[in-house]
Amino acid sequence: METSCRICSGPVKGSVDLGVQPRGNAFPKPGELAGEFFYPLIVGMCDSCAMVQLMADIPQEVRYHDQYPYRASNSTVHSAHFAGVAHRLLRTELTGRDRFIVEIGCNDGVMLASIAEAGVRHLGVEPSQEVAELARSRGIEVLPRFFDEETAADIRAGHGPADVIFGANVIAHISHLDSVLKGAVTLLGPDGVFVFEEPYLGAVVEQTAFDLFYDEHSFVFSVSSIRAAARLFGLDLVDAEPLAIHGGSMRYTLAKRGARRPTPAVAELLAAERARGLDRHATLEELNRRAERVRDDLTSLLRSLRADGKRVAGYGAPAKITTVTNYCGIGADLIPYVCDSTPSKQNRVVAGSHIPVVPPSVFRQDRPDYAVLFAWNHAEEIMEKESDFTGRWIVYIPQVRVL
Ligand code: JHZ
Repeated sequence: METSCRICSGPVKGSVDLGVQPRGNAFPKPGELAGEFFYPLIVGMCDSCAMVQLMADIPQEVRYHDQYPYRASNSTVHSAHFAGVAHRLLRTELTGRDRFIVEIGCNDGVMLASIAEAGVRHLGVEPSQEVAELARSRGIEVLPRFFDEETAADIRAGHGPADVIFGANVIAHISHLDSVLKGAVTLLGPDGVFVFEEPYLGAVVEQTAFDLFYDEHSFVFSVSSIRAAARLFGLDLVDAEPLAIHGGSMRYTLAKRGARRPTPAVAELLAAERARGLDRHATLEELNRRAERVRDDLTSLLRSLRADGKRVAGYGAPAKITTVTNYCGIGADLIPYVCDSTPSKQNRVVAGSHIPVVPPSVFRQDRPDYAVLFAWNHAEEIMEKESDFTGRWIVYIPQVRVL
């Protein structure tokens, strides 16, 4: 299978095949399973710019609707991380008079709340209504739109140039990334920066984190693919910083061409990526083989536990659970329920695999023998919270293990 690159139009060859999948964050109600949306989840890399991307294109209105269930504040670690991001921006890029920051996909305001508290001019751009309302209730100004060239021009006309454009776990979601980059050039002031953090290809490959591929992640970025994309649209990659969040992310800083000198980290990370083969198809093909191994090991473990009469539950219903359960063919026969603390996911089911999502109180009462940790990137926080759990944890990233 081959398509053309969304960024540079180069040839993209599919290397990772995760089968037919529904939307990661669909979480349908049990009575509304007819007509679920499915698409082929195949991931490829562009021959020219090495951008890793989904071969299928799912309309953004289907993915980010008014009831989009993800709440960025739903982890104390994540809330602390984003308050830290805000305070760092306040100390570095947002000092001086009348500074202005725009956040693309501000979700429930987890980052902008600290900016609003500091009295700095800001605007959250958020098309999903329920999360936008949560942000507004925290005193944040929200524009209910998708970010693109046109939105950027309208914001500049209404508010003036931005000192910072920020995005977290959203820029890699936007299939019209070309229009976002053009919009950034339009909206930024001469010394403004476009800062975004997203799951990192290097971490996905290293940890066999194939479940980070789902409909929302139109791209999985690397330093080299972001540098190439930035260049095409008149921007420079001036900094890159590895982060632990979401199992391994990268924070990228872009500036207008020639405005800032790149930090040494950029060249160092580019060299490391070349050495690790992050720009080669063979690396994705190898990831595909390791994903197959995880699938086979996880399904045979769950089948043997069922045969032994053990009770197994799931813990956490991140978007990732949709990929892994549908890829492995794991349904409620192997995992009767999964608990999650997000009210908007409870009393719904995982799309495709139809595993019911229940509140954590059910897990605590039920005391299963084993729990599959689907929210593996929150392992520390969850295991601490569930220190009374007497069963055993099953993890499947980077390989299947019973802890
Ligand atoms: P979590 C998100 O994906 C959303 P997801 C998004 N698509 C994105 O791009 C990526 O991040 C990078 C629950 N939980 O953070 C809450 C508990 O139940 O891994 C969440 O539903 N108890 C924008 O969905 C889920 O786990 C807890 O104690 O993969 C974690 O989802 C904790 C800490 C979490 O994101």
